[in-house]
Amino acid sequence: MTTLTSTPRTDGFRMPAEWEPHSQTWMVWPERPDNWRLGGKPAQIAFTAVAKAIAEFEPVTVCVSAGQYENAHARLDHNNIRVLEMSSDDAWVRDTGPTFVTNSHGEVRGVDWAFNAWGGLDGGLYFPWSRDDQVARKLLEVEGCARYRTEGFILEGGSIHVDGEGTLITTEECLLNRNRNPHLSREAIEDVLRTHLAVDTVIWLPDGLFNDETDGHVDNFCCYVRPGEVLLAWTDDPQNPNYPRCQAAMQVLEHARDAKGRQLIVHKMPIPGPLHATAEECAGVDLVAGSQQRSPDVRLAGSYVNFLIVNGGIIAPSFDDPLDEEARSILTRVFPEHRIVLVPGREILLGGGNIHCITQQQPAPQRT
Ligand code: KQY
Repeated sequence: MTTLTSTPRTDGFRMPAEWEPHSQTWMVWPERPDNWRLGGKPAQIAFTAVAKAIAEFEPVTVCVSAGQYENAHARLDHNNIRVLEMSSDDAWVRDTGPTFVTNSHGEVRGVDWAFNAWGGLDGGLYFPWSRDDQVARKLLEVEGCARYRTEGFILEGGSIHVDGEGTLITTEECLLNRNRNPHLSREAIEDVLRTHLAVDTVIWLPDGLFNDETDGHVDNFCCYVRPGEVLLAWTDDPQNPNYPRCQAAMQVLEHARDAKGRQLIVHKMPIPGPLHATAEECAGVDLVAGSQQRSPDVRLAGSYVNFLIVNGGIIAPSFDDPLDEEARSILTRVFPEHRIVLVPGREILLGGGNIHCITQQQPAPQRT
């Protein structure tokens, strides 16, 4: 595998939007007992349901440790799912995998961002994270894709969304957090995004969802549904701790212009809950110093925005919540050409994220 010293932009590559055609989606099998309750068994059932839902639309590769290979292979029995042995520290391939970039000659490459487990020793979620930091490189090696490595520049894929037409959306809470790239100014961070993803405009929301342990990843709060249109997690309840966050995001989005000069249309998606882990669910998570502790008192950062767009479909979480059907109908309205599939998301949420966080799309080669 080649590691390049140029940048995607200078080489004619850009990050496509998630709705552009995929060749496959990547996942990583959960087993970490200080993150997933009961040694990851309920999460494995949830991940299997997500993988099988995606596999109805496009191929899926699930990376799994040697110790879990047999189990994962047996559970993921589907003709569109490939199981691949790979070590990792946890199962968040949105953040540990590469961000794929494409050019107009049908080539696909990957950006391998440096990874520090969402904050390193300053609020990060576990230590060490060295095997997670190798996931992107290994995955690109398997696919024979050239790699751009941003040594010293920390970024997770869940902290960005693009429209494929030159605009990126992110949050200050995450990208300007002192536990990511404190040596860089906002302008210098924008510059890395411009050169590596070929975007021209960066829209900065102040915060992500309340209590999101990633420090406010945008993929749990706001996403593009097509160029010029975003879907924003929303509450009208001033008592909801998300209320000021939603208001602040709306202020930014209403005044933003994207790279094409468009004003954005903002669709609202209600926030489920309040959702909390039960005492029993928390008790099932191993206690390890330096890893995220679980408590029933903490409001979970559940969000219907944390879905994956696949070829012809939307794979979105449900929470056994009265708002599940409203979420489905909003997704049906904003994605009229896609089949909407809801998959239970609670077990993934208990681990700190949801469907978008545990998946990474690989774009199909494009010839234009
Ligand atoms: O949501 C994500 N993108 C990652 C969440 C990591 C949670 C680890 N406990």
